[in-house]
Amino acid sequence: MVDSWERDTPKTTHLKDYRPPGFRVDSMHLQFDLDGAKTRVISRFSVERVKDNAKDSDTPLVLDGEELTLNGIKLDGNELSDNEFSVRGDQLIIDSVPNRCEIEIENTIRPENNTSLMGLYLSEGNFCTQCEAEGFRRITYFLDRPDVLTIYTVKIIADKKQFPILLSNGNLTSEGLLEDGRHWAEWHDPFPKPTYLFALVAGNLAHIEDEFVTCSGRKVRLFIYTPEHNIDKCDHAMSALKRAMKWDEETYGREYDLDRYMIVAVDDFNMGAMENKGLNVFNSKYVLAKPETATDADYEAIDSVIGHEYFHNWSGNRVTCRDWFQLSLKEGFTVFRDQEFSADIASRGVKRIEDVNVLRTHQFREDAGPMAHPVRPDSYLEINNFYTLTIYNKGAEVIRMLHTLLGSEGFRIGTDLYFQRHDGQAVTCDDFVTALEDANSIDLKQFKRWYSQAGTPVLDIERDYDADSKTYRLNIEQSCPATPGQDNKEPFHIPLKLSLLDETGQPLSLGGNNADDNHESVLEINDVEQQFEFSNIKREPVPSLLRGFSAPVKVNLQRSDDELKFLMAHDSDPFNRWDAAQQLASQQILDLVSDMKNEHPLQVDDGFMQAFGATLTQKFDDKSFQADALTLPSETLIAEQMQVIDPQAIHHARNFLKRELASNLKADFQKTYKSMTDTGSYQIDAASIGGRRLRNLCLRYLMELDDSKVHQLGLDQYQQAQNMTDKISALSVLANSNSPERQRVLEDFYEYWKNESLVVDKWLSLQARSRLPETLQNVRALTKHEAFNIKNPNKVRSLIGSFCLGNPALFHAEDGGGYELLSEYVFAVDALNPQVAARLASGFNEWRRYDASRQKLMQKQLEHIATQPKLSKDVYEIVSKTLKAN
Ligand code: B3K
Ligand code: ZN
Repeated sequence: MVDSWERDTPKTTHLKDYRPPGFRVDSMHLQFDLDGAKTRVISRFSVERVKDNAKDSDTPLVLDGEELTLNGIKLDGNELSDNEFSVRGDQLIIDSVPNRCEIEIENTIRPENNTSLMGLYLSEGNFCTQCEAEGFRRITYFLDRPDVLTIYTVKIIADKKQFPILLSNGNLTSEGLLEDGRHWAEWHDPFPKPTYLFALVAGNLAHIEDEFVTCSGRKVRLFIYTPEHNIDKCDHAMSALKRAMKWDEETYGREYDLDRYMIVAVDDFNMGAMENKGLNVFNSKYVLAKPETATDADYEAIDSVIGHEYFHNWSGNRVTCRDWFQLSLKEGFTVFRDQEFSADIASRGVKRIEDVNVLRTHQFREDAGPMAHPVRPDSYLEINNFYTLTIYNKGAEVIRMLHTLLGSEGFRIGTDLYFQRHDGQAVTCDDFVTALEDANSIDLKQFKRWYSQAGTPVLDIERDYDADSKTYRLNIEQSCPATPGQDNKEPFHIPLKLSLLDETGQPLSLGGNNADDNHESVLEINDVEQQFEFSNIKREPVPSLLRGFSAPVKVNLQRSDDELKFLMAHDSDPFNRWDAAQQLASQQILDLVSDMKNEHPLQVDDGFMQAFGATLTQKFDDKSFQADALTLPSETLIAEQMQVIDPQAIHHARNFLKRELASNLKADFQKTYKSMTDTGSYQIDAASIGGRRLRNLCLRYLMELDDSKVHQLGLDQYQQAQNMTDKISALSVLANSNSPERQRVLEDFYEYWKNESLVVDKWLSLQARSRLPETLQNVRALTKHEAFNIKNPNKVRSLIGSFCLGNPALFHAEDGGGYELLSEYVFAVDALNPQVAARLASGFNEWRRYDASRQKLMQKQLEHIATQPKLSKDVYEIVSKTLKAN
């Protein structure tokens, strides 16, 4: 059973209603007697009334608790009678509490029935927990809010044979045996922490162990736990962890603080991973890898998620959030930290392209849709719906802009002050900015609008060159579209990085004092309209604007195709070179879409073909960059540029362009493909990854020709591949093709890998993403396959999520069949796991952007979901806000 929301009592939580806690809790003793059907939890904690915060001295003690069976409460050792406390909804209220006392509560829970995967639950027979944001209240009654920090001591009791490993946060202090085959372990975490960082794991787990010596010479024991059959896939995660620990010492001066750091990989997990103090719990997708089972992208994702959770030890755990409106304080900052960690170990330019691509494809959509919210939201119905791209990725861009404005050194002295000033505290986004202001003696008042205003700002730029006075001018106007609840926006403070390029692509000197370092400048935009002037410019330059994507904005500047081709070939900023290629390709696809609508014959522009061919045949040192430059913008990104989205027209136009490129440049694709053939052993350095990316990109283009020769090429690669990157690339293109071998190869793959859950996820996903017209039918058939399990979030995301959120042309089929599938699964999953269901429901977010008949079909499904008698508050919030949007 999961929580369902009573539709006549929706409760919105507002930032303006925040009040500091009325009680402090210094220490907490928890005891768990683990049993799948009935786990007994005893908690003992001392509370102290915070005089300044409580209005009067008899404020009741209000504790949060959901789906708990209460056995008894003691106050200073005395059992409370029924009239001394009450349970109202999800709260336990003790009316009369002295200023200082000890509370003891005993309750039971039923982890084996917990399908929401919040609180204490079972994954493959092992106990684990997930408490962020509000899962602790599903374990026991407590002050489940991030600004109550407590020191925990945790005793775990369980059957020794079934659960030989017993883990919690901090350090192991003692353990022992009991009669009847049970054993116990006691853990103590010396660092005060909020409930959301509590963790417990118990089960039959194998582990690998390593060691890290910190900068001050302390030895830290590192452990990765997983069920025995996965223990051969943990080495990369361990190496990523050690690299992350070193990086944080070198880059931010942050040292690890406990004697051990433990990671547990589980198959059933709602998101990527969780940064519980000293005991991270991970979705196994972000831990397990070996060349035969994991792709290059998986290896890179492991680096970034391991880094992310580790970096939270300071940005999140040592300094935490005062309330959930401040979520980006830890998430935006930590994403920025993990992005930079990844950029430092791989190709910086390629990493930036990847990150911006995610932001522009998905966050810009969110910012323009019914769920648009500021980086620091003002209100929410269900906090789990606010773990969004805006909080995480736009939040990271906000931190990146601060880094740009202050420079690396200024930023570092700012973060040093922040960590020092707020260590052990629960603080706000304002506190973070204030630390940067104080350390650098600057005023960031206007900048803070990035935290409070939603929507993607737009810069309209005009340029003018006066040859007589050798003056170049840029006129910049900023605006920001209205978003729900925010009709008018105040101007943002926007750092716009730019260079002016001469006819060979060299950046011109922009004046100023430092002659060596004056070829790039950061314009600070803070008015609605502003002019910038550059003097002594001998010939009209080509502006290279928003270099490195220095702000999360859209730029409008009229450019000719020739100018874009020039930037694509010459700009010294790799991001802008790539972006120019993307703009050209987008325009080409949009032109084809309009030709299609006007029933004009389709033709690819010669100039585009040439520019693309030049990128294909040129020698690049960075093959990943080359692969990016040759990748067309996604259908989703093209859709964002259309008034009324026509998913099928976009799909056909984009595929037409790919086919034309493939047939015109066939020999070059074949040559590049062959030259990248790698016979050596699998390496995961940037150069090897780049080689494989380029080669598989060539395979994808060639397979557009869909003839027997290229089918054979795909089959050969499938059969010969020694690693999952090459194998799955071949399988994906075959799954998209009309090759007579398609079905046989898919079956062969499943037979071979059916015991590797993460590989099966890939198999489900690539079938759900197939462009073949029968894909919806196949997806429906796969929901009945033994490989699918509606209770496992990875499986639901791989099959239903991939089709509904990752296959726009077929999901939006005119007959509404895709919409029916989604609404069916939103509802079915909601009864088990509201968080996963709410993510699926976001597939309807943009319904207003489609033609009238699709709008009608989607509206029907949204209304159908909304009228279901039992709906979680997670799904209710998404569906009701989406229906309200105009
Ligand atoms: N902090 C967790 C996310 C928790 C999500 C709760 N619905 C993982 C992370 O961002 O590191
Ligand atoms: Zn995080």
